Amino acid sequence: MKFQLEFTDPKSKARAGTIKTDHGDIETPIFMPVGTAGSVKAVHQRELTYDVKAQIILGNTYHLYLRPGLDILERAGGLHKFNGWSKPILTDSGGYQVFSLSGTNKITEKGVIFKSHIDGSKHIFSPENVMDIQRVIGADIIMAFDECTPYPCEYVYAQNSMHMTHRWLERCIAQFDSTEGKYGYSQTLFPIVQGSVYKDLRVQSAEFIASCGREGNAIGGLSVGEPAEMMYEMTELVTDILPKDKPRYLMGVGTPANILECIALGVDMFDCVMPTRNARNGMLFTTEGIINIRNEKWKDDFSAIDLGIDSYVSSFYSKAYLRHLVISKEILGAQIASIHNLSFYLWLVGQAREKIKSGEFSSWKNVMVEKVSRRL
Ligand code: PRF
Repeated sequence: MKFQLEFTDPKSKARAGTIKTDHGDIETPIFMPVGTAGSVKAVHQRELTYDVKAQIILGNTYHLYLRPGLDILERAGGLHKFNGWSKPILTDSGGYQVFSLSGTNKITEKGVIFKSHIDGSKHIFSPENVMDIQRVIGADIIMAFDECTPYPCEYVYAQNSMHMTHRWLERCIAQFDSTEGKYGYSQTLFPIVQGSVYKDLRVQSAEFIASCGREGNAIGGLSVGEPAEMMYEMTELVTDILPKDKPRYLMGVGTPANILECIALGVDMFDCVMPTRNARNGMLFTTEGIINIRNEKWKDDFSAIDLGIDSYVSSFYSKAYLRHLVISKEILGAQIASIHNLSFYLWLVGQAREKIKSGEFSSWKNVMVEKVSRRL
């Protein structure tokens, strides 16, 4: 993997660049649709490519390891071959899902013992086996095994947890660097900054992660319930320390406004379930603001979902029709809403990139944050 930094905004810390992988280039800033179990819920790979214009998708180690399991993934030739997505893939390590989804889990220095949310069976994730599992899944970018602390979190817990995440990282790096990809293309490992909402811990963690010298770096433990201002403050503290010539990935963020604000703070990569999960509940993100399509007011609005973006479903289908589908729990409603929301997110980061290139990012960002946060 290689990262070329191409433009920096004169009035903020925003940057535009290109990440080069063996499965193709990713133009940053970028949003990565979440495909937890090897599928972006309700969206075909063909739609992801041609309608959404996704450049990279995310998969989850936790889910893929439990189902379909490593034997099937390896026999398929890795996740790209299994699901037919031939562009880049990033996998999260399970360091988040294991805490948020699995049953009783026990955290020890060795790793985490957890119970499958599918059948209750007992498993262990360690820094070593999580590297091996992500080798088998075959993502282009794999994530270190970390503990994402909850919010709020006592200082001493956050401090001990951060140190354990750092020790786990050293074991991840040793395991990753002593193994090879299974399918003939290269993989890269991103470490993750933790430290909850404590400035000194965030600084310490960012310095440690920067010293590891990997090809890209991530910021975890944010967007877990803390106020947005706190998330921005921690993000800026960390981006000021992480190397400028490596991509920075803010995990699990966020709303369209969060993404614009964090691009301005120097973040290059984002992922979030919000555009797909909220789509299935009828929440649409548009260039004019946020719509709850279930609302009575849209029942006879025959105008297009959103003419502001270049996406087939957004201009072809009306709000009234989409409302009918969502209210009737028609599968097509989830499909159209998901494709629209993802198209909007990819449009937004694409626009941000153009504005960074033309030197207009800062003023554009302030107008857009206000526009995309409005409730219609
Ligand atoms: N760690 C990992 N994955 C994550 C997070 C984290 O801290 C977050 C935090 N928002 C989302 N996904 N491994």
